Amino acid sequence: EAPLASSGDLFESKHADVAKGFVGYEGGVRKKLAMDDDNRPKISLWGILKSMIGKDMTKMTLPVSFNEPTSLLQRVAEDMEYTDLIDIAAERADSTERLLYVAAFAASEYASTIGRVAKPFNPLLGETYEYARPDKGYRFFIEQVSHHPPVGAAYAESRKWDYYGESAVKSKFYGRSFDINPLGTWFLRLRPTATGGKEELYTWKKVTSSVIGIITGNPTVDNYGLMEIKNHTSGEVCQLDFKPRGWKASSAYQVIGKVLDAEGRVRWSVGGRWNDKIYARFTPGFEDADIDKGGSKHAKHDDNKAFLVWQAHTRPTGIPFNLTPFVVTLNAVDEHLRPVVAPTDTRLRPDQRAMEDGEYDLAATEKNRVEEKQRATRRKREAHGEEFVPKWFSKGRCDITGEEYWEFNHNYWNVRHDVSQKKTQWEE
Ligand code: CLR
Repeated sequence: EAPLASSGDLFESKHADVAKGFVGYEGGVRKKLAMDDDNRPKISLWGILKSMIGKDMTKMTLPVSFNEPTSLLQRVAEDMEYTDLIDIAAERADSTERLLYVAAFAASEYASTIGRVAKPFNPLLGETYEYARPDKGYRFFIEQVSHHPPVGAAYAESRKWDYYGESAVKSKFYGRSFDINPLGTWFLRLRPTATGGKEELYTWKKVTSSVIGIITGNPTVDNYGLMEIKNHTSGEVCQLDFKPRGWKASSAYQVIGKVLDAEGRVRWSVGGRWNDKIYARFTPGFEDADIDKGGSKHAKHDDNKAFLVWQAHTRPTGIPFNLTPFVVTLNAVDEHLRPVVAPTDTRLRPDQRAMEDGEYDLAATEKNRVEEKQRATRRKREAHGEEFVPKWFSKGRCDITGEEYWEFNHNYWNVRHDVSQKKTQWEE
């Protein structure tokens, strides 16, 4: 069972209220689903998809047996599996080393895509999902702010960082492959110990995810493309190149890159596999450069040997739908949590719950029902000449990068706190 983090010195400062979101998570994390293995009918993906060439995901109607019991909102929450990397980043004295760990965090989310050739549930407009980890000191929140095109706006926070952005994807089925291009920028505000908590802003965009091997009957998820993780405060960048799988087995999962200082000099070389391990090495020769005289700021890693930056958690076999142990925790709801989560929370969706319990027919009929209800609500809204307004996010502009983003109003956790104190109730 996950112990509750004490709310002593961990949660002082202006971010003191992060711990308020931990109410309801006393039960610890779930270790397994209710069922032990999924007996979904094995249908050929190509057989179903061959008539849909040129379509995007929103235009595909697939049998529910192609789903997995997660929602796209929860797939975004999967970014939180390796937040220990940004906790480490916040403790590093050297800014290029911080960038190295931030970059590893940006790359770490891809390990869980292996073996997950299944469609997550499409969130309803206004659907929300929250996930807090008292043992890790963070809380995460996301709202579906647009249906056409589908967009989720997310905000995660901890004592030393805030991580936020939008999940919006462009997808297209090309016949040979099914490509998913994430569009939004992700932001990380880090409050390093070494800067006395003065914030640094990092941004990056996610790479392309692709389902390959559809025609040959061996569908596999690949992730490829260039990722540039930028520290806007220092001008340092990390470039990562996710190699497409191609024909050679050796290029599968490969990622290589480098961390450059503000003058464009290579500081760290990075390499490894996104399904397994990522290493870094202090670039030889650099330590002679005059900007670094006066001692080693990179105390731990000054011996030019490659060291391990990140390692994927092990993937036990036999979890239904090829989920990871982390993903198994996401849709859990117990008697502590049920009374405090918003009525819009993914955990309360009956269709997804039925899927998780292996009741596929029920999942299909319930999915139909909730989607019909959503259509009726939309028609009513349109008849009144109204537009959907997200409850917890509004459009803003980043004053550092100039980009538009979804700004969290922080109210979700305040309302939730009052609900947990029985001072108010969620609005339906
Ligand atoms: C990638 C990271 C982004 C959020 C995101 C959105 C869409 C997800 C994608 C991620 C991973 C791959 C994904 C995709 C939706 C569908 C696709 C899950 C998490 C699967 C592999 C497609 C299955 C093919 C069906 C036709 C069965 O931040």
